[in-house]
Amino acid sequence: MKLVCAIVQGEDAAACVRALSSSGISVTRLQSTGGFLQQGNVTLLTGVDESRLDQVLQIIRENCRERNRYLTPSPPMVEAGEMFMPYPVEVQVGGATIFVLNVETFQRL
Ligand code: 2BA
Repeated sequence: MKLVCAIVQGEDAAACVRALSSSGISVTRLQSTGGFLQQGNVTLLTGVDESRLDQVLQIIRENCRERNRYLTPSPPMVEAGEMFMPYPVEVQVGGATIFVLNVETFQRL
Protein backbone atom coordinates (compact mmCIF):
# COMPACT_ATOMS: atom_id res chain seq x y z
CA MET A 1 0.00 0.00 0.00
CA LYS A 2 1.07 3.59 -0.67
CA LEU A 3 0.25 6.88 1.01
CA VAL A 4 -0.04 9.76 -1.44
CA CYS A 5 0.47 13.12 0.19
CA ALA A 6 -0.38 15.87 -2.31
CA ILE A 7 -0.12 19.60 -1.62
CA VAL A 8 -2.49 21.35 -4.02
CA GLN A 9 -3.83 24.86 -4.47
CA GLY A 10 -7.10 25.71 -2.70
CA GLU A 11 -8.87 26.45 -6.01
CA ASP A 12 -8.21 22.90 -7.26
CA ALA A 13 -8.89 20.99 -4.05
CA ALA A 14 -12.67 20.55 -4.31
CA ALA A 15 -12.56 19.20 -7.88
CA CYS A 16 -9.67 16.92 -7.00
CA VAL A 17 -11.44 15.49 -3.92
CA ARG A 18 -14.65 15.01 -5.93
CA ALA A 19 -12.83 13.19 -8.72
CA LEU A 20 -11.00 10.90 -6.28
CA SER A 21 -14.14 10.13 -4.28
CA SER A 22 -16.24 9.42 -7.36
CA SER A 23 -13.57 6.94 -8.48
CA GLY A 24 -13.98 5.12 -5.17
CA ILE A 25 -10.70 6.43 -3.74
CA SER A 26 -10.74 7.59 -0.10
CA VAL A 27 -9.18 10.96 0.59
CA THR A 28 -8.62 13.24 3.60
CA ARG A 29 -8.40 16.98 3.05
CA LEU A 30 -6.30 19.10 5.43
CA GLN A 31 -6.04 22.88 5.39
CA SER A 32 -2.34 23.81 5.20
CA THR A 33 -0.11 26.83 4.61
CA GLY A 34 2.92 27.12 2.33
CA GLY A 35 6.05 28.10 4.21
CA PHE A 36 7.37 30.41 1.49
CA LEU A 37 4.27 32.35 0.41
CA GLN A 38 2.50 31.99 3.79
CA GLN A 39 -0.70 31.45 1.81
CA GLY A 40 -3.30 28.73 2.33
CA ASN A 41 -3.10 25.52 0.36
CA VAL A 42 -4.60 22.06 0.82
CA THR A 43 -2.89 18.78 1.67
CA LEU A 44 -4.66 15.64 0.43
CA LEU A 45 -3.90 12.28 2.05
CA THR A 46 -4.83 9.15 0.14
CA GLY A 47 -3.98 5.58 1.09
CA VAL A 48 -4.26 3.27 -1.91
CA ASP A 49 -3.28 -0.14 -3.12
CA GLU A 50 -0.20 0.07 -5.34
CA SER A 51 -2.30 -1.05 -8.32
CA ARG A 52 -4.29 2.23 -8.12
CA LEU A 53 -1.36 4.58 -7.60
CA ASP A 54 -1.15 5.64 -11.25
CA GLN A 55 -4.88 6.36 -11.29
CA VAL A 56 -4.55 8.63 -8.24
CA LEU A 57 -1.63 10.52 -9.78
CA GLN A 58 -3.52 10.89 -13.05
CA ILE A 59 -6.61 12.32 -11.28
CA ILE A 60 -4.44 14.84 -9.43
CA ARG A 61 -2.69 15.78 -12.67
CA GLU A 62 -6.03 16.32 -14.45
CA ASN A 63 -7.49 18.51 -11.72
CA CYS A 64 -4.60 20.69 -10.60
CA ARG A 65 -2.94 23.42 -12.60
CA GLU A 66 0.05 25.71 -12.27
CA ARG A 67 -0.63 29.37 -11.39
CA ASN A 68 1.31 32.54 -10.73
CA ARG A 69 1.04 34.17 -7.31
CA TYR A 70 2.40 37.44 -6.03
CA LEU A 71 4.52 37.91 -2.95
CA THR A 72 4.88 41.39 -1.49
CA PRO A 73 8.29 41.60 0.24
CA SER A 74 8.18 42.97 3.79
CA PRO A 75 9.84 46.38 4.12
CA PRO A 76 13.42 46.49 5.48
CA MET A 77 14.46 48.97 8.20
CA VAL A 78 14.75 52.35 6.51
CA GLU A 79 16.41 55.52 7.75
CA ALA A 80 14.35 58.68 8.25
CA GLY A 81 13.75 60.33 4.88
CA GLU A 82 14.30 57.08 2.94
CA MET A 83 11.47 55.35 1.15
CA PHE A 84 10.78 51.69 0.35
CA MET A 85 8.50 50.76 -2.56
CA PRO A 86 7.33 47.14 -2.06
CA TYR A 87 6.98 45.77 -5.61
CA PRO A 88 5.19 42.41 -5.70
CA VAL A 89 7.34 39.50 -6.89
CA GLU A 90 5.77 36.92 -9.21
CA VAL A 91 6.10 33.28 -8.05
CA GLN A 92 5.08 30.23 -10.04
CA VAL A 93 3.23 27.68 -7.94
CA GLY A 94 3.03 24.15 -9.31
CA GLY A 95 -0.20 22.24 -9.83
CA ALA A 96 0.71 19.82 -7.05
CA THR A 97 3.65 18.77 -4.90
CA ILE A 98 3.34 15.03 -4.39
CA PHE A 99 5.06 12.64 -2.01
CA VAL A 100 4.43 8.89 -2.31
CA LEU A 101 5.31 6.90 0.81
CA ASN A 102 5.37 3.18 1.51
CA VAL A 103 2.79 2.21 4.14
CA GLU A 104 4.06 -0.27 6.70
CA THR A 105 0.68 -1.10 8.21
CA PHE A 106 -2.88 -0.01 7.56
CA GLN A 107 -5.65 -0.63 10.08
CA ARG A 108 -9.28 0.40 10.28
CA LEU A 109 -10.61 -0.14 13.79
P1 2BA B 1 5.09 27.57 -0.61
O1 2BA B 1 6.14 27.13 0.33
O2 2BA B 1 4.25 28.73 -0.21
O3 2BA B 1 5.81 27.85 -2.03
C1 2BA B 1 5.08 28.41 -3.12
C2 2BA B 1 5.97 28.52 -4.34
O4 2BA B 1 7.03 29.43 -4.08
C3 2BA B 1 6.66 27.20 -4.73
O5 2BA B 1 5.80 26.44 -5.57
C4 2BA B 1 7.93 27.68 -5.42
O6 2BA B 1 7.65 28.02 -6.78
C5 2BA B 1 8.24 28.98 -4.68
N1 2BA B 1 9.22 28.79 -3.61
C6 2BA B 1 9.11 28.01 -2.51
N2 2BA B 1 10.19 28.12 -1.72
C7 2BA B 1 11.01 29.00 -2.34
C8 2BA B 1 12.29 29.55 -2.03
N3 2BA B 1 12.95 29.20 -0.90
N4 2BA B 1 12.83 30.44 -2.91
C9 2BA B 1 12.19 30.80 -4.03
N5 2BA B 1 10.96 30.33 -4.38
C10 2BA B 1 10.38 29.43 -3.55
P2 2BA B 1 5.82 24.86 -5.47
O7 2BA B 1 7.23 24.34 -5.49
O8 2BA B 1 4.89 24.36 -6.51
O9 2BA B 1 5.25 24.50 -4.02
C11 2BA B 1 3.89 24.70 -3.67
C12 2BA B 1 3.68 24.36 -2.20
O10 2BA B 1 3.97 22.96 -2.00
C13 2BA B 1 4.61 25.10 -1.25
O11 2BA B 1 4.07 26.36 -0.92
C14 2BA B 1 4.66 24.15 -0.04
O12 2BA B 1 3.46 24.29 0.73
C15 2BA B 1 4.60 22.79 -0.71
N6 2BA B 1 5.95 22.23 -0.95
C16 2BA B 1 6.70 22.36 -2.05
N7 2BA B 1 7.84 21.66 -1.93
C17 2BA B 1 7.82 21.08 -0.73
C18 2BA B 1 8.71 20.21 -0.03
N8 2BA B 1 9.88 19.80 -0.54
N9 2BA B 1 8.34 19.78 1.22
C19 2BA B 1 7.16 20.17 1.76
N10 2BA B 1 6.25 20.98 1.14
C20 2BA B 1 6.59 21.43 -0.09
